[in-house]
Amino acid sequence: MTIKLHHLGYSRSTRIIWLLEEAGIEYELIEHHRNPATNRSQDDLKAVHPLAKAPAVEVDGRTMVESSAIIEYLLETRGDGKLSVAAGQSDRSAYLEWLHFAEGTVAMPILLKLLGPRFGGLGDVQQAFVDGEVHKLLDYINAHLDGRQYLVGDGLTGADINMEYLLELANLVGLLENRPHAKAYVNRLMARPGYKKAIEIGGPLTPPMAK
Ligand SMILES: N[C@@H](CCC(=O)N[C@@H](CS)C(=O)NCC(=O)O)C(=O)O
Repeated sequence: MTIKLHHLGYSRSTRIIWLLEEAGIEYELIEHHRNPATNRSQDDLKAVHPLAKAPAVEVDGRTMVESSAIIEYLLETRGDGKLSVAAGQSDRSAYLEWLHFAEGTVAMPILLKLLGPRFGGLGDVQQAFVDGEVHKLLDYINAHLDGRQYLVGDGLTGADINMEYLLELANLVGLLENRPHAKAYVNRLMARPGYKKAIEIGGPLTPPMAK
């Protein structure tokens, strides 16, 4: 059965459009829109999954959320070996680590950094946690990308697709200015035909006001 991808405008679900386009996996796209006043998802996405989060994917008889898990599952079941590193291969542990590092560790501080100003600042948390984490994480990613085209191995994987969203946001607010390897990496990923197609289909990652 065809996969149904629930896509919310300006969101992480663009990752899954990109993944499916790069992997050549057939899917049906169902579009959802944010509430313009709150910027949150609405009842139509809540009807799909109680968390009302995007991406949500209807696949193999259940509705799945969490980008990293979705990426891993879709590639494992339908990827034909593309965009991932199979169990038993030498880069497997690095692949899983980078795939899960994006949402497991990088996302929260980056999103707090971006959302803080919209809600009147984060108070003591900004200095005590967020700023230090953001700089440490971005420095780590930048250093890893020195001399590499992709996070793992010689080609694009699901780990890059998961990470790109967060680095694109970081870049928008100038956080990659002194991190040339991370900046070049994001620009390289954004130049890919598969990424461009995903943006054409799903719209840009952020609304113009966030720039
Ligand atoms: N860790 C989850 C995060 C999902 C998430 O927070 N998605 C956001 C869009 S980027 C969302 O659905 N926001 C709408 C809302 O929570 O109301 C993932 O990677 O899929």
